[in-house]
Amino acid sequence: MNPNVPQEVIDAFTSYTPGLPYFEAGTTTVAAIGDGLINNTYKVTCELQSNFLLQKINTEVFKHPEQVQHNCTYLSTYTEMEFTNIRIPYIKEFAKEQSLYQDSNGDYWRAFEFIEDGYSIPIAENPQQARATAITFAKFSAAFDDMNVEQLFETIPNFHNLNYRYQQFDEALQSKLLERKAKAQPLTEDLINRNRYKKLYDEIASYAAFPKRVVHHDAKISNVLFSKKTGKVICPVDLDTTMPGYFISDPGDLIRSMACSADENCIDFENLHIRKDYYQAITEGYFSVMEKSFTTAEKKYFHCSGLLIIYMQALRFITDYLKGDIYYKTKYTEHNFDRALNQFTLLKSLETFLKKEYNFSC
Ligand code: GN1
Ligand code: MG
Repeated sequence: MNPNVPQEVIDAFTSYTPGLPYFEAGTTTVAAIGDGLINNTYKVTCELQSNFLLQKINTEVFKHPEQVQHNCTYLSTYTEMEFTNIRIPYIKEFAKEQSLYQDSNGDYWRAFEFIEDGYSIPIAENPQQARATAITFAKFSAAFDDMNVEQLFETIPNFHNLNYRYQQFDEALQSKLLERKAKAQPLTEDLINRNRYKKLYDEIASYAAFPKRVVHHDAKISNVLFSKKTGKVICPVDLDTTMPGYFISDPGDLIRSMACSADENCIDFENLHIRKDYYQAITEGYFSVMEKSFTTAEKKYFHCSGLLIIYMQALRFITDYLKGDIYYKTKYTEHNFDRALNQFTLLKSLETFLKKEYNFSC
């Protein structure tokens, strides 16, 4: 038994199957899986029942776990009722219409079907995979085009609000951690010099030509399940941050996480750059699905998405560094600083790339 998962949680989720009489789970084993920076995820293997995926919700990040669960349930019901042609993982209940379990320590847990045929790819290995991932997240958003986005809670208020992230960054500049402040200074200067991206975000947020959409907000290849049998996409996963948002968020994160030559933990800054074939595969794939949904203004500003999201992620990492690593899990002291520098390097590469390939800047 994994010591981090109380037995009562396993008991709860194995004690009920909707519409079926109770039957024993038999021996259960728990193994930690995944590499998310936020929640803890486990595979629960059951001798006599279906295996399932169990997650402890990080309530430091998600202050209202019931809102997270409301959103997941709402989206799941909508996909079933409205014949949206997309699949999302089936939510496991522990009692009739109850899927959010609070244990006696006060921790919140929820479970999903374990998709045995599914596997996730940590890093895109070729542009085809990047395209398939982009299409998945675009179909996901498009499936909810007719849904009233106000039905969803903002599970993390201001999550991709660049104005708010900039404000947090601005406050963190007053950090009392003087050594960190000194080390970060040249980078923070560079980020301040690019505050035009914050102003652009403010414009986007103030015009009706940029409507709120159902946005996943963590669009990356490791949040897509591929089939071991066919190699094709099964579904997107990790819907905790799915909430109303702007058109920039998902394509921006896809570019950030897949068009880069190395991920956000890479410190070989010299060789970090935007890869043309991946950038094209992502943007063409995403656009091909969302073109019919996008407004004229969204189409015109589509190439801003990567710039705004990478800029925001650089701000988030450096803010966390200046605050003493209170948000992101880190593996060494300067980890958040290096991640911020990585993102800033990527931002500069994307600026040069867009100018050269598309004569685009913003
Ligand atoms: C967090 O835990 P993970 O990797 O799914 C973060 C994202 C960041 C990402 C950076 C809720 O996601 O916004 O882009 O780290 N999620 C939250 O690696 O803050
Ligand atoms: Mg995530």
